[in-house]
Amino acid sequence: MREYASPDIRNVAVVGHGASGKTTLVDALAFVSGSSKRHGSVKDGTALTDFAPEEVDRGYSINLGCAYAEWMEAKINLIDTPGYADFHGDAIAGLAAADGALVVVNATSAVEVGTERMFREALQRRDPVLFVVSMLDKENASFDRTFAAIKARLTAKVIPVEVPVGEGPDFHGIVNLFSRKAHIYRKGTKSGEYDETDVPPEHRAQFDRYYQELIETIAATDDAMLERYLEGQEIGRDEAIAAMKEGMKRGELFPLFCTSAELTYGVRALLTKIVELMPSAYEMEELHALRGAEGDQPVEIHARDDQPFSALVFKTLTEPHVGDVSFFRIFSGAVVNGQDVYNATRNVAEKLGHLSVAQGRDRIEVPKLHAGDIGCVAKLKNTHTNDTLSTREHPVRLPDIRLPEPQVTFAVHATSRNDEEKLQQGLHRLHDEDPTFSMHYEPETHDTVVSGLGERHLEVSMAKLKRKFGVSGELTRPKIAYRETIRGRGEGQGRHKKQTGGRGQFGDCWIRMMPLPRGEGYVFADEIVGGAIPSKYVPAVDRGIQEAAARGVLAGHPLVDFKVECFDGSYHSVDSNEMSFKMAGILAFKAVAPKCRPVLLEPLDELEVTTPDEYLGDVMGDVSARRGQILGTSALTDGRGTLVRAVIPQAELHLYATHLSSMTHGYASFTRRFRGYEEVPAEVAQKIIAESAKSREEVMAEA
Ligand SMILES: Nc1nc2c(ncn2[C@@H]2O[C@H](COP(=O)(O)OP(=O)(O)OP(=O)(O)O)[C@@H](O)[C@H]2O)c(=O)[nH]1
Ligand SMILES: [Mg+2]
Repeated sequence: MREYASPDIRNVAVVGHGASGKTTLVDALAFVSGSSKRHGSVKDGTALTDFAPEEVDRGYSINLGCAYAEWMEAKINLIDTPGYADFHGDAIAGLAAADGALVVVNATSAVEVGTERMFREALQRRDPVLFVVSMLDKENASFDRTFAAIKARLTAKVIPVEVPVGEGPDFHGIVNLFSRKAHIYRKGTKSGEYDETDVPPEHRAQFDRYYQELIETIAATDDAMLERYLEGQEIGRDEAIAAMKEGMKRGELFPLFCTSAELTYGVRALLTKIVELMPSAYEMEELHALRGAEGDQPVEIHARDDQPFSALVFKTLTEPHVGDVSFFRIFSGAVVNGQDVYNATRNVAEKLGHLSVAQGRDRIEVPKLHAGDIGCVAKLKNTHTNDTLSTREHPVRLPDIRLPEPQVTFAVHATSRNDEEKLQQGLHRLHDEDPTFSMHYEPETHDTVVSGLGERHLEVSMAKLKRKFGVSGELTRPKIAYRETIRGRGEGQGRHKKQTGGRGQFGDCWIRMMPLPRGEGYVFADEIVGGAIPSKYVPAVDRGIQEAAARGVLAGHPLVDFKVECFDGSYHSVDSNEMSFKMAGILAFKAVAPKCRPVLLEPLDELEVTTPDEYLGDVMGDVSARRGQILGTSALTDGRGTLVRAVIPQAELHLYATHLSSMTHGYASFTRRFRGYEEVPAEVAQKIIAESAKSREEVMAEA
């Protein structure tokens, strides 16, 4: 492959709703350009960027995938991203590595929740966006309906640059409004060959209407041009394209293109327009990074070869026999094969051996990459997603990719008991590869807990675990970390006496127990007077109480938020020892705690749910059905719905993400954080206590 300097590089993320045709489009772009030798297909499991076995099995993208198309003296780096919300992390990472976005919109289903989400992500990043209407060959495809939906739901600034000739099974050509010519595709073409003709007469009226709109919209972005247009002067093609590119950069224009990627229709024209309309890497807006290993001085990063090297690792793929493959976007400086670099994020030296660019699963070694390009290397020692690679002399840290927060949590255990350690290692590796997948140990419930963006995400993660690390993990509902407390006061004695042959055991204490406010934990007060218990034994009483409290009195959960006063007792000069007083403490707790009106506590989370107003009633009703309490609602400032704040017991929140999504067709989102413990309502508590008694009986029976 030839070398490409920054002005000849385009970095484009292909984003959109699930199954909108992104992967098929990326395959077609790379194939039609001649850069990829084979026209792959998602259905056959041969698509260029869907090569992981989990993707081939399921027929949808899970990982972002990199490919390229060399076209018109330029190299277009294409980043195919997954459309399903469960893999949204990689779509965000793909956008972070690119300079512009292709938002793919299915001509049969038009704007969907994922389209909206990704379009807004791109807008937030101030990326130029080019819309692609896909699958125009499919039954029921409609260009006008799709265009209208984009206009109504995404942006009024969308403007068609092409219109289709025929639709659905009759789709066979595209009218280009700039060239005022039609491309009529040759039946059975493998790589989008066409005959150029004048606009077919039956499309003349439609052409005139859209042409008028296109030129007026472009002219409106430039006062001088508008004036000339109003004076009746012709606006030339090159001039119009240059103005459109500027308008796109400012977010004032969003051109729309037509394709059927499966038939390779519209793909050549799209390649040309990507080169003409998308900003080159050289035009990248400066980035604000932090300089130095401590990262305390701000520094501007420009896509120039003469700046020190800096690159962001935006994706890591773990393969058992290959090791990690790290994909990086160079933001400044050039880099050569074998170069030593420095990971300032982790303070480690790395070597870029076998510097490559990816064409789907293939990696093509290159001698050098320039500022703004995207590359990959295998086997870095200690570099992960979101790390910055730079140089020892000029260490920098680029801004992090802000990945989505976990939404769904499960407990996990190895299907085979001997595999627990392997499981832990595998889970860690999965997290290294995919930061939106995380794990931790929950000491109160003894669960290993995994979190991710959705059920599908965790299910796929388990499939990866099995394939890559040879261990099967089973997902179960995580246990709830209930606690217990007391609501009343009580006092009583714990007396431990044992006489066995020689030396005996003797400890005796009197305690008072009383509740403390929520969150105060446990307080022990030594109120012994006159040496009724020698002071060296009092701490043993304390320990005994703590040990017993950890096992609770109602359902085996730790008892918290109480105070114990140890106010009396007795001892034996020969038989007393620490052990005996600890036993006395345990007995005292067991005698007194049940008398203090013990109750069950449960953890609650505070949720912030954002929902379009049409679902507000359902969302609020669902909160109540989950024993939740609404704290307040407020209208979103952008007029796109309402924010609901609510407190809901964790026990009622398992798979909330899935339910919320299906209730609102994916349009609502939420964040949650731990709020605190509150008493479980009596009727719910009875059930939990009964279940706990039953499971303890089962354990006893097994033993
Ligand atoms: N008829 C027709 N089908 C298409 C076209 N493009 C894609 N498809 C089919 O639509 C389905 C989804 O296509 P993909 O390319 O996997 O869509 P995607 O957007 O990558 O999907 P995710 O990776 O799940 O987000 C596949 O079965 C494709 O074969 C097209 O131009 N015409
Ligand atoms: Mg895909």
